[in-house]
Order: sequence, then structure tokens, then C-alpha cells
Amino acid sequence: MDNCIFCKIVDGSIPSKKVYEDEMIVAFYDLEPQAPVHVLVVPKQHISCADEIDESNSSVVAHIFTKIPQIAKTLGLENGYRIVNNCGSDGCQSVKHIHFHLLGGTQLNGRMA
Ligand code: DGP
Repeated sequence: MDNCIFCKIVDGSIPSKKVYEDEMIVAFYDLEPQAPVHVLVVPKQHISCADEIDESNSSVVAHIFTKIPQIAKTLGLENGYRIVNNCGSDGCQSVKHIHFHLLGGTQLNGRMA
């Protein structure tokens, strides 16, 4: 999609530090990390937000969740991690291409909001 930062990261026109890629998804370091390890996992297909998940595209979301344990392991997150998805304005979603924050590398704060 035109003017989507994450579509541009997917197609390589904006550089990123990738940690995983396959035919459906890519994972790369967040530009503004909020934990010692902070990676974003995104589908290559443009899906705006969690509100847009339906039967036609949910397989890519399932795929993301099957790959997260593997990505976490390669990042050394043996003690666990947090997966965050922000949706819409109340959820403070700033990039309108669905993405899952994978955070870890320290004891995370117990509160989420
Ligand atoms: P959210 O607020 O959930 O929409 O998170 C968007 C995240 O994307 C935020 O943590 C910063 C990150 N981000 C924004 N632009 C870029 C970029 O160009 N490259 C990378 N690697 N991360 C970005």
C-alpha cells in the first residue's frame, strides 16, 4: 500500500534490521525500542489493524504466532517475553499496518496500561 512505512520495509525501500523473514512475514528491530529486545513482527500483506482480521487473512496471523517462539529463541528470550498489538486510536496504534511487538530481555513491568 502506498505511503505505508511497513509496506516499504517489507519491499526493502526503507531499510530495517531484520531478524526473520519468510514468504508471509518479516520481523525487524523497532526504531524506538522500549525493552532491551524489541522486535516488530508484521505480515507482508497489508492489513491495517486487528479490526481487519477476518477469515480471509487470519492464517497469516496464525503463522506469525507459530513463528514467534522461534524468533524469540533466536533473540535469546529464554525467560519469556511479551507480545503486544496496539489497535486504533485508543490503543495508540501509530503505524496502520498490523504488527506485533515482541518485547523482552528483562523483567517487564507487570502493568500493561
Ligand atoms: P505502534 O505504536 O503499535 O503503531 O508501534 C509502531 C512502532 O513502529 C513504534 O514502536 C516505532 C516503530 N517504527 C515506526 N517507524 C519505524 C521505522 O521506519 N522503522 C522501524 N524499524 N520501526 C519503526
